Amino acid sequence: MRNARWKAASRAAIALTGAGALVAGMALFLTAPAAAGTTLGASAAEKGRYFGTAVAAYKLSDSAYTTILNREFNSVTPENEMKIDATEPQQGRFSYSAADQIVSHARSRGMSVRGHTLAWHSQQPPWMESMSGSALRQAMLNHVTQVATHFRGQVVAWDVVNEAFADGSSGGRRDSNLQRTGNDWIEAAFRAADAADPNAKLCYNDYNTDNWTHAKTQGVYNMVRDFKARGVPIDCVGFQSHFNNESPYVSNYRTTLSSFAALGVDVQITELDIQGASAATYRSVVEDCLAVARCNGITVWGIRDSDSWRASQTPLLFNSNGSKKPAYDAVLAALNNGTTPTDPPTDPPTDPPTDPPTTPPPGPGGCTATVSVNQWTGGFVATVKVTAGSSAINGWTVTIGLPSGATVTNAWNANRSGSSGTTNWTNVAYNGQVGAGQSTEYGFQANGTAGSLSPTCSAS
Ligand code: 9MR
Repeated sequence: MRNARWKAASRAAIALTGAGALVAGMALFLTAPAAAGTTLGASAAEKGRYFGTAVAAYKLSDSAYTTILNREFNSVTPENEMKIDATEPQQGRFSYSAADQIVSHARSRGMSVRGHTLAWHSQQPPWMESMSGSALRQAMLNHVTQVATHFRGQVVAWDVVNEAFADGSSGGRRDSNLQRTGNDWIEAAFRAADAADPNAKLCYNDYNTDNWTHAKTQGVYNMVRDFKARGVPIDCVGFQSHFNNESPYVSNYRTTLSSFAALGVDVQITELDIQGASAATYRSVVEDCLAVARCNGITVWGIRDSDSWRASQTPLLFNSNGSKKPAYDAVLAALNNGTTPTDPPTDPPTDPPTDPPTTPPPGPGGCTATVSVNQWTGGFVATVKVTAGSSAINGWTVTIGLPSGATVTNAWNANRSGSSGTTNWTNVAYNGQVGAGQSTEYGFQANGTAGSLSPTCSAS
């Protein structure tokens, strides 16, 4: 039941943007072989994803702003209008007009809405800031219940809790008045949101959780794993992804996204901006999301540089005058799967062959492999999950027969032999050892149609 709304929203986005894409595609068909999308939203929808932006209600009267918004995006996140100070400025008095304005603008144009945010240590109204203990816990739960109920059926996903983990090396929770009500405040918020809107996807959202090696990332990961194990209703994790010189994009970002996804949650990039708007970095971020089947959408934190909370860093996809920046072209090309002729996708360097394992011989358990496919017209990404049997394994080989016409163009987290027909995949240095019953994932991108793939796995 928790999944129905999200999938319906994705389908709606595809249908709504499909008409525009079809017209554009027909025009392109006369001159170019690739029927690629021509806007961020349409191209993302072709990949079963959304492409969104933060929106400020007061800018909806700016036609230069809404022209880009309405043309390019199929998801919106209110930048400030759903926060606690905006929606409950006085205790028990709720105010939804600015948020409703954004929701109505979005939904009347077929865009989905991400709700941001129900429980947060920041942007609390003064009455809440000064509260503590059980009174605060009760007020927080009431806020979650009231706001999630008001937007029930209109918001596909909620950032239920925002930024609850500490920066630095502790990997623990951030101190706040909410945290001091008891460590279970986060799960209590999720349960309240679930009761109020059982169909919305419920996300935990944070920043500086992009680098897989960071303690904060691991802290959030452990919380999500624990929530899933105990049945706390969490559906998704938002990675804000505010990249800058102090907190740059790192190549293990894809590992972060796929590792969280492997816990059984969707992952979303929720507040993307990149200091200087490097086209290559934007492209990498999009490619990383497309490589992870459960990465189902990207939201940039504003439209034009002048709309950014960090305007001086010029971190967005449009200039202040509304024109497309090189980063825009890079994102569109990445969404359209590298159809930019000057910058084709390249194979990542493959790791050197590993020495035969000197560790104990394989146990009797062997391994199994399953594959999930994200197919679009003319290509697909396959995510392969390798699971050890009843004994730990030291290495694995997966064999996948590809249908005729399917050709691998790109792969990660595995060594490959063969790019069409029978393909063989072996572990790289860091993912060969898999504990009994544990799993690891690798992936590849290919041209053509996947059909139904039947991987086989053998362990060493
Ligand atoms: O972009 C938002 C800015 O307009 C507000 O002044 C600021 C106040 O906290 O919040 C900004 O949005 C933040 C988001 O809600 C949570 N992640 C960090 C974002 C940038 O600060």
